[in-house]
Amino acid sequence: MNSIEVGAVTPEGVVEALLRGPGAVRIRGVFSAAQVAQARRVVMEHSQDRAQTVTHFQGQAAEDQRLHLQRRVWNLLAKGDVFSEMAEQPAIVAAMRLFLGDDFVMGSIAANRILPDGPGQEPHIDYPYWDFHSPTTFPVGINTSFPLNAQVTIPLDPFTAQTGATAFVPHTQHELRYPGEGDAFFERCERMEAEPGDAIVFVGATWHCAMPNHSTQDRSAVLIQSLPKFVKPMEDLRAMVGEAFVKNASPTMRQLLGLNFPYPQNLDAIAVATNAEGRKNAMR
Ligand SMILES: O=C(O)CCC(=O)C(=O)O
Repeated sequence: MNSIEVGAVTPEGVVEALLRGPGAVRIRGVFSAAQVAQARRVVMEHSQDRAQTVTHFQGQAAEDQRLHLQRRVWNLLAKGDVFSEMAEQPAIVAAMRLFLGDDFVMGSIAANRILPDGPGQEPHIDYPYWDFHSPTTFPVGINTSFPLNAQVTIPLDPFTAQTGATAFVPHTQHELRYPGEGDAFFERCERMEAEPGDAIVFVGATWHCAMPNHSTQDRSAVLIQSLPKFVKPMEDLRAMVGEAFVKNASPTMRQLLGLNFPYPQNLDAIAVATNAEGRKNAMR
């Protein structure tokens, strides 16, 4: 997989890798050892005895009664400031603004922990395409001519072939198809090998999945989902973080929470009626 050192990252370089490159790029050394340790401590604490949070693409593990060997920690913004630092990392935010638009929003910030001997996932594509195995539920003619998702994976443990580094099939970001039996995913895939504190940015339409952890150590990562302003977020982050968080939020965090895009609204109950949209004199 292509790598860029964090000091050399440009929005154009990231977007080039996502659009015309393999669909994924690894940025080296984005977060400090202290940030990784803090994030990891919180993730471990919140998943020590909680095998019961909702998960995805683990149908086989559910059938095999092995769901307890993988754990999710949701709503990370409310669980530590380090996760806001990760979400607001300037080089990544700048790249996401170019890729998804200046008002892009965060759809989810969660951790995926796979315990030793824990299961991998079914190959898939990400929200809002994640149920594209039922394509008739999407608009006619939908395609990937413009992006509806980007993902950032921040490993908190070494991501190696042994620990279960995410697998992906390069250049599949253009297909918009949920991978299936005939796609030879496991024969064609590469791995997102990375160090703790690196950040892997990829297009959610790229076929990918977490892989089984064949090591004796945990494998955790923070997963950040970015979406254009008009896609309904996956986690209800605005409601989950609470009023105090919103009051203290930076302009970037307010954007990530979708506060720059005030719809849906009850337009029948706006106290001060104004001209809310349009090129001229628009006052939301
Ligand atoms: O944890 C990973 O390696 C990937 C997770 C993922 O693709 C997902 O949950 O959608």
